[in-house]
Amino acid sequence: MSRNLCLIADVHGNASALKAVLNDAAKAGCTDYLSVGDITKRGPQPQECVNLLRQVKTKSWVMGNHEKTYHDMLVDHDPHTQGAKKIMEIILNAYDYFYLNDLTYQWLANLPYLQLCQFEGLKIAIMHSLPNKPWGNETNPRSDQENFDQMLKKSAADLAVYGHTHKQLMRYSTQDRLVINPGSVGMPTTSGTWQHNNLAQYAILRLAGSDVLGVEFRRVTYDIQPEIMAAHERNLPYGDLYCGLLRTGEYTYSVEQIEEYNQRHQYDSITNFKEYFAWKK
Ligand SMILES: [Mn+2]
Repeated sequence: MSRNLCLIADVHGNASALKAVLNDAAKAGCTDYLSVGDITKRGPQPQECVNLLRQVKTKSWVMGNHEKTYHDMLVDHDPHTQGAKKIMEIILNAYDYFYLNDLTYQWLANLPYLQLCQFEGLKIAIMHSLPNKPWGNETNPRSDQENFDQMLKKSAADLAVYGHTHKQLMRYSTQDRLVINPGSVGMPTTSGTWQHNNLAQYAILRLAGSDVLGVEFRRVTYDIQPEIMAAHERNLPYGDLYCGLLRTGEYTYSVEQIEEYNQRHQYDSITNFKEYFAWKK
């Protein structure tokens, strides 16, 4: 039986980009949808993104580093990040806490790091970065081979799908197993030159039985204006950075840019998750 798997990573609360991707995927004959983490955070419409993925009966839901900060804050009242970024995580988590329904927030905060999906005889390991660690820099496109080997080391899976780096990629593990990154739906960024754009990225894995017929990396145009409107209407924190990224396709969340934003909005004094949430809800 042929199946076309739609691989979706790093939506980051951008429902406009996700809608465009799901439309494109339906036209391209996708039959199954797999989420690779970081569905929410930074964009204005977290609940809408979860709803859209539920509508297409998404089969894998793994935790990204952003959903991990929900977990950390529920457990320790601390997002486990440092400096200016810590303040941003607290504020953006409070925003998401407000716009997500309670059950969804709890559910996202408790997703597994790793999920195994099987289609006929083909086993796919799905993770955000590494099987035991949905954060960090180990899986950047130019990282050491051993980091990619770790994805499948203790696994019976035939191939791995991961996200996190916002870079579309296909390579091999040392055991000749495929590793695929579909790129980012909601926040594709690059410091390169030829690909300065904000097209929503995803990938399709085409299967016939247990055979991989093809891997397609796709980039979809969409109208960013409704997304910018949603950010303004909801008074999205760090909205300047978010809208700037959508307009240019350049990364706008450097520590310097976040520090500057925090100072400008006098966010520096917010360090307590509990207090901030009590105020929000
Ligand atoms: Mn991530």
